[in-house]
Amino acid sequence: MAMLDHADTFIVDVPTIRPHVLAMATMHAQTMVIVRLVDADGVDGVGEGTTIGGLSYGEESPESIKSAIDTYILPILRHCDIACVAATMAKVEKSVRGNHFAKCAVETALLDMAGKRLGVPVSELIGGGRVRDSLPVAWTLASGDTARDIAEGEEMLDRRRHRIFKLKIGKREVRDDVAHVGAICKALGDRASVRVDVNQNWTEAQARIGMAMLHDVGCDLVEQPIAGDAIAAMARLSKGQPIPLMADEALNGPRSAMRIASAHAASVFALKIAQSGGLFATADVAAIGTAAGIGLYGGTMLEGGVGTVASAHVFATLPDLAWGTELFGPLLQTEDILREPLGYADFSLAVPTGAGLGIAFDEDKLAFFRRDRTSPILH
Ligand code: MUC
Ligand code: MG
Repeated sequence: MAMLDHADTFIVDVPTIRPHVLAMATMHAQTMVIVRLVDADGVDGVGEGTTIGGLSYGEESPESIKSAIDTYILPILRHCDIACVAATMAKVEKSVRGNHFAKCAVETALLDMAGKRLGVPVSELIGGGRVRDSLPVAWTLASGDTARDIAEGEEMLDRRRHRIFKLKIGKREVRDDVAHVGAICKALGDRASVRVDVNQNWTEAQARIGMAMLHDVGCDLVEQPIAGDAIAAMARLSKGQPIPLMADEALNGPRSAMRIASAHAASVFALKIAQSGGLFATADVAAIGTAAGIGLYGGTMLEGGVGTVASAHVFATLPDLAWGTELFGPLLQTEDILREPLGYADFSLAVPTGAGLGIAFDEDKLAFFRRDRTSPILH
């Protein structure tokens, strides 16, 4: 039995190492909502709710995530035995619709506490438990400049940090985007897998042409080329195009996974803990994908250390992760808010082995980057 003693929810803004150019926004900083829970025995747990570009990616903003947690979720937790994570989240589900990012942050913190109490990593509390200790990690080339992207890709290969590259396209004319992808495929050759993410920015007609052209220049995968709710059109593209289509924005938890699988609308799922509504829900999405013969990829919302590690614990429970992961979020930030930075080596991320999430904050950095204390520079 564990009762909530106190909670702290705050927004943290950390600059990015370079502008990150996506179809719907250019990021110069990443904004993370951190929730910290402490129970009556003094056991604490942390969670993260992070989106991209304010409200330009999804329906929750950092401010709405914080408000949903403080106003609606924490009061429910005060009447729960928070040692029972699934039962607590089921209670939250009854009173709070949607708000997947906020729920994910809270569920992460509860699982961190539960793992610490039981002396096991969070990965042992998900599905059948951990089956792998490291995860292949992609990097996104999104400087907005082809030559700079090629140089960055070469550097990542030299450092043996990444050999899977995701290119963010969809902002320019289809032909210009394909030329950009083709130049990178040509430069990196068979030393790397090159994939693209259109972030819903094409029409079906553009996607039909774009996907065929991308296949011809050596691209391996196209992520969310058209609107995420255009399931029938995604199915037409999946059937008609030689290049695999990965669902990202279309996936918002197990029911959407079931709809996409039944419609044959994607051949790969980008699993995201926040979009799915939490770690348990992500495992359910993965199970639906696997049962339907859909390949799995460990996605990111470019979270910092907490959300990245929470995702890693879920992905470490998946026996089939054919497309690897993109858990590089902390590497895009100028400063790591964790005391021990995550272990990136040999094209992989090491999944922490300590109890709970297995991480701790650098409290000084956290205090510096907290929006409500000392970091007015970015807003
Ligand atoms: C997305 O849409 O997948 C993941 C990697 C990256 O660069 O942006 C994200 C979001
Ligand atoms: Mg995406």
